[in-house]
Amino acid sequence: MEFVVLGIVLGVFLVGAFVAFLKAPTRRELPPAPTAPTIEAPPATEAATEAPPALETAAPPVVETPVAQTPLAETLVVETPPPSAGRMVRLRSRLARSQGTLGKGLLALLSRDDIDDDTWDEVEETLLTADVGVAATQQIVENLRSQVQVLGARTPEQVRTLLRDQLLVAIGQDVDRTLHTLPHREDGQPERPAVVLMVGVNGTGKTTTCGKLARALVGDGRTVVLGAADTFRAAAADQLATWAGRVGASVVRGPEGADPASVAFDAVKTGVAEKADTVLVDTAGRLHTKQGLMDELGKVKRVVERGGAVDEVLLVLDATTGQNGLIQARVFAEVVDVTGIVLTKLDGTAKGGIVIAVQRELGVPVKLVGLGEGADDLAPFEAEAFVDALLGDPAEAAA
Ligand SMILES: Nc1nc2c(ncn2[C@@H]2O[C@H](COP(=O)(O)OP(=O)(O)OP(=O)(O)O)[C@@H](O)[C@H]2O)c(=O)[nH]1
Ligand SMILES: [Mg+2]
Repeated sequence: MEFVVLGIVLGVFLVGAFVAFLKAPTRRELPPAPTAPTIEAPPATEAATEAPPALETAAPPVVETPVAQTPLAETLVVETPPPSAGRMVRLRSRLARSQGTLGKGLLALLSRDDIDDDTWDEVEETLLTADVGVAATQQIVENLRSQVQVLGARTPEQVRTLLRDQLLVAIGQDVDRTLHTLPHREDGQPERPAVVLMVGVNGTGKTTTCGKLARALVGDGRTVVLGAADTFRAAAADQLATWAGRVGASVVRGPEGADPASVAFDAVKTGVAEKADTVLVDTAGRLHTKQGLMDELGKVKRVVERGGAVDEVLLVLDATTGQNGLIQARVFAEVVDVTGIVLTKLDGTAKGGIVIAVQRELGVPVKLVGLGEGADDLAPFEAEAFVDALLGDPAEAAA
């Protein structure tokens, strides 16, 4: 009986196990429904291949703005420059720094008791070394020789006076050095500003001179418009605009690479509209050997002249370049009628004789001299002050 009960229990267990076995696969076939993925989708692929923001990589758009007048910078403190009168005398010490050798050398030679041929050779050499030029040197030596012969024995004062007179003759004491910067009227036309064109080879000091001259004119109570006709580099117009801003002058500029003639023309137009006294046009530095650039300069002048006469064409020469400056002067004078010379960097190692040589070469007077990098280091040229700087202080010489 016990075996029967045991058999029944075992049977029930086996049946249960079998049923359990049959049911198990059903559960595996029905796994819980997967939950929605929580990982965010990466950015859409189109976004990744989008072009980078245009502002960061693309070149700035070329804005074809017409030549525009830059208004006065309201935030700048406008300076009041000193007037131009008497500047050369004030700046004489600058000249004396490098020019002394010419004057003092000649004084010493001519003060010798016995002036023989060798001494005259030395006089000649001193003048030539100082860039006076061959023709002018011969003339000066000739005049000095006859004067010394007349004088015989000479006191230091007499030597000084003699030399001073001869240098003044060579430089031209009565030459008209007037800088035409006043407005004027032509044939019943309304009054228009004087127009000044600044020309020269690279780096001679054109832009600086425009800026300094604008200051000097403002200091003299005039109103000035500056024209940035150097359109080769944007920086050139910026440089001029900085000068203009300091003295409250207007500046007319065009986009980089614009036609310089049209910028110059517009500057004059603005000057007329503003009833300015003077329009100063800065041009790009150009090699006198490049025909195309020289032709362009000729065009600038012709285009400006359509609106009226150009009153001054100032050739800016770096005085330290000596005889090379004369070659430049000749070519520029052929292309544009130069009316005056600005000799810059006379405060440096320049030799003063270039004043005599360049005037003789062109038959055009030196009207302005640059005597330093400072804003007011530009002076109207005065022959007497110049010669006195060359010869030094007489009291100093006598000591
Ligand atoms: N020592 C001295 N330096 C001067 C004088 N005039 C101008 N300079 C300097 O010469 C350098 C050239 O002057 P700029 O006015 O730029 O010459 P630029 O003729 O306009 O030059 P480009 O436009 O490149 O042809 C500057 O460093 C000026 O400060 C001067 O009289 N004396
Ligand atoms: Mg310049």
